[in-house]
Amino acid sequence: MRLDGLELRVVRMPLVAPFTTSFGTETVREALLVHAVSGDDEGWGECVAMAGPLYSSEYLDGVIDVITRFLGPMLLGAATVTAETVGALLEPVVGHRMAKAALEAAVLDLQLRRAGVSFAAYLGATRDRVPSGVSVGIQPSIDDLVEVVGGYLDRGYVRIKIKIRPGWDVAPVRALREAFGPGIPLQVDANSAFTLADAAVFRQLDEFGLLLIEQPLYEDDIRLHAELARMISTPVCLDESIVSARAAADAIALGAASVLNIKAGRVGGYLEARRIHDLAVANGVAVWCGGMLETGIGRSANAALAALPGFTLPGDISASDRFYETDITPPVLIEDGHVAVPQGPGMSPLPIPELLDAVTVRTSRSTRP
Ligand code: NPG
Repeated sequence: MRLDGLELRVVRMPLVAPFTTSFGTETVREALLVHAVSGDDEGWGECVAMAGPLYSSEYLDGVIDVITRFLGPMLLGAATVTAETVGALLEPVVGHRMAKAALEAAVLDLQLRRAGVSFAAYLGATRDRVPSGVSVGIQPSIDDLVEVVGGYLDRGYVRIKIKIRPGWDVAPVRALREAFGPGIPLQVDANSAFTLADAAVFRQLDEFGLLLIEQPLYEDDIRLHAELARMISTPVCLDESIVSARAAADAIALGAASVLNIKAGRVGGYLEARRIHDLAVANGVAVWCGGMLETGIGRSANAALAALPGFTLPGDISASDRFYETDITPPVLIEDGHVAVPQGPGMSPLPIPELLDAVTVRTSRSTRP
């Protein structure tokens, strides 16, 4: 296809409750949506970058800048573009994977809509629904945590992940085991908040039968994650560290992770995400699909990705109402602990224009030169 135009839309959506991680508290999600146009066809891609560079070095205004000045013109100036060639066309720009992923998704969505093919069919997904896990932020108190987790279990979520940080680590896990028993699938996510000097904390966590410990150490501490993995029995899962299939191959080879969190945005796109899935399957490493507080656009695409056969652990694919009172697409729903894999053409249902307009705070457009 020839791309005719790219529109960048910033949406601002209040969260139903504050979401606290080891790196900060979010009360509103500001997200960038990329709208690609070719002839009469359109496609949407959601960028996972947050407003500030706290989870990753990429952040919303930085993404807008790099797309506007560099990545957008490279795609708009190309004679032909397909989703499968976006990665190669944008390769000269170093890094900026979240920006590239959003562009690739917009092109892929357009391509699939034009062909009348669902993302699940394109990927070769093998399931029509995926188990729904929920990520629970750091709470003001242990009692609050137990109450919030109880609410999610009542709603049917099949796996609980809690955020931890130094000082909010063993006690909350113990409290959840005491309240809900050893049977609930439970895992923790440190978002890089610890060092190897905290190994004793992780040894204590070993007694609680967690599914995994996610990203305990710094993003670039692959070697130290391998050391930690040798010291504890709970499986170590990497998130932030896995920025590409190459990084995944290194982490697996070094024994730094026996489980991988796959987020398409973090690794530069859904096609790289599938390569990581394939690599993990070939190496007997389990994967699950991470979440970044996506709107229905990214959330639906994640559900299709998570329906690939190697995604053997429940992902952070919750219902829209876990974060948003009103989504911009028809809401993603949880039913019997699962989320349906979208079967319509493209990567997600189209946003509903009135709902999208109501939350749009900024728009910019660029067209083919
Ligand atoms: O369900 O969408 C969700 C959120 C899952 O906890 C979640 N995401 O580190 O994985 C993470 C975390 C995150 C959220 C990271 C926001 C960055 C920003």
